[in-house]
Amino acid sequence: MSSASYEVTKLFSEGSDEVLKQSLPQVPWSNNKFGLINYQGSWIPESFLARILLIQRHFLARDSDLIITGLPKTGTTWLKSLLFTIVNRAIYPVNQNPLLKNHPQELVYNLESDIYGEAFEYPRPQHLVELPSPRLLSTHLPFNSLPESIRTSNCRLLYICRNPLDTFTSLFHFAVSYLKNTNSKEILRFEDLFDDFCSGRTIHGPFFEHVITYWKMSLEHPEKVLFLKYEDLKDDPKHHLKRVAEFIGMPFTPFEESQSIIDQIIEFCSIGNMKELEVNKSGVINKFFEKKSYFRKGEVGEWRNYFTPLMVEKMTKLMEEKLEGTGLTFKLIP
Ligand code: PAP
Repeated sequence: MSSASYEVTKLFSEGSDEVLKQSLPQVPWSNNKFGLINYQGSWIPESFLARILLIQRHFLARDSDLIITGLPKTGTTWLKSLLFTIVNRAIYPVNQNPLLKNHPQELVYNLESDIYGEAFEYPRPQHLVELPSPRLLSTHLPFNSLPESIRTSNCRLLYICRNPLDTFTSLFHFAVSYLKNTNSKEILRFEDLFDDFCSGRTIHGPFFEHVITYWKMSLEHPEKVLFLKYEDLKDDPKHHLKRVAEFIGMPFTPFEESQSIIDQIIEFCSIGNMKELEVNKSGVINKFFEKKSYFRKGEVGEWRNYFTPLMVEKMTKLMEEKLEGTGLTFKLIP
């Protein structure tokens, strides 16, 4: 598709999409007014359907694309900072890193919200066409809902997951902050949201199906999907940064290692550093999302401050049941 012939107006939804929407299963979410609909086995807010259809119909992957995937609140912002810095390390020394002036999401676009979300003012899909390779992108879509060209091209996926208890805790805080920013009167209760989460009713959930599908893909096609865990990145960042660099075909050289480049990247992208950057302290992304809300605690095991023993029991059982036979495990405490 040439940029000249690209017409953004064509991207707006087609009449039949409304019919599709009406036919999808719908549930209320966390006792609140807005509901979730089930599209291709995954729960999404109603408003996401249009943008997902746009992505599926129009997004054309390039073989060189590097796409971060993962459920919300599993560490995608961290991985964006790391990936951007690794890919551009020869162009920008750390003290000139564009992350000093841009939130990670302004450098690694999320397909659903930054490119195909209805809030776009500039014709962003056009912008996507103009981005130089390798394009660094992200999506929360489950594997089965990825557009055909992502699944079948040689583009690479970097999947990040996080233990479900911390993921849920982070999601709850983010949702509360979002409601506050939109002046919503709705009240989110930790317990209600947790029950929904356990039943699979969470954005882009069920959680376990999302994770396990990418996990299996990473085992079957290690050249296509790199599977990372938040807790592993915390424990041994150097080892996992090397995995990332090798996966994208830009391994660290012995010289770079001797210059402590990996350590510098780890330190620069640490939550302590990112949180203190002026650019991440104020302002919003996509109208409502405060930049600072993407950098909260960044810890493993914070869930212990919120979960009741009953909740822990419920989630432990669920993890045993869902992960049995997969070979996948989660570390829950530091
Ligand atoms: P998103 O899906 O909305 O983009 P995402 O970045 O995946 O969110 O997750 C945000 C979580 O990552 C937050 O976790 P918390 O609520 O438990 O604190 C956030 O603090 C954490 N995070 C962001 N940046 C970093 C980082 N540099 N290092 C470690 N954790 C980070």
